[in-house]
Amino acid sequence: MSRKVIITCAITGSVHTPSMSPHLPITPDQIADQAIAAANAGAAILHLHARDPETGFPSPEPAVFDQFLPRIKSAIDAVINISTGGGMTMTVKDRIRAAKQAAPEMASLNMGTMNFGLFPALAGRSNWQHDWEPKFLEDSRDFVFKNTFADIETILADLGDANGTRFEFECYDVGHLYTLAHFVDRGLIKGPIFIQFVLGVLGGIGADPDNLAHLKRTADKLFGDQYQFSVLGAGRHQMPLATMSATMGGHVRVGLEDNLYLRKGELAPDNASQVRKIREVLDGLSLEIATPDEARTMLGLKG
Ligand code: KMH
Ligand code: ZN
Repeated sequence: MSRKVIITCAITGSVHTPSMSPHLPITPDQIADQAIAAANAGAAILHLHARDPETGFPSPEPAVFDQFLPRIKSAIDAVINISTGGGMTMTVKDRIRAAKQAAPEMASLNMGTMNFGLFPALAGRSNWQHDWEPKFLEDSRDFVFKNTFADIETILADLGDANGTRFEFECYDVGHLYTLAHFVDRGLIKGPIFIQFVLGVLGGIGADPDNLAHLKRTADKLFGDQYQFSVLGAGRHQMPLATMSATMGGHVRVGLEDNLYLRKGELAPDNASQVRKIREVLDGLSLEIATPDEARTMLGLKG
């Protein structure tokens, strides 16, 4: 089979706030509608967070996930990937409740504790619709995105071993690859390993081609042919870095979790528009996209 590119679409996340775009999906129906449209546009994997339907504040509640997961699953066949990164104000225990309960084919697993600079995306705005938004911006200077070795072990055991969930290993810096290798050496992680290189989050590695090349070189050294990679570029770096990933043999991640825009100054009307845009790029490179079943085979998912 010739190489195929897996498109992941991250539908809403927990970084952007409702005032930043009227198109950011908030309610369970909005999340389901946009997820289904993104899958119909070509996304094989849907990376999902939940939000409080009234306020848009990131929610860890399995009951909220339950309001959109069944709709998505009955409408399309995409791989469901539930975030264990949750939101910056949640405890790790809270962050994994939904994935523990839903036992999805895939969940995210963040490979290190770090600062996570939300404020570059949020700063300079004043048209807030909700009281929590300016507070979130202020508080974000002190957020710690906690992903200790113990947290990683817990997630591997509670979701991986117990439920057969496999992971999107989110690596925001080179050191995270060495942490991943440590768990592989201990036999707690087995291939095929799916790494999401995350570039452009303040606190992690910067979004430039040299850095992506170095991440890939390091992963090649550590994991050989036991891994596949995808790339997530934050904000305006989304499409250029996804394009670079595709040309380097990798997969791509798009979606409003990572970037609210379609091009400079133009908000994306929905997630599907970003999926269509990266599809055009892939088509221009004569690269085919993977179906959900092809992604399952490539990544060894339980199906
Ligand atoms: N928002 C992304 C930069 C997670 O959900 O586990 C990181 C993310 C984390 O997707
Ligand atoms: Zn996420």
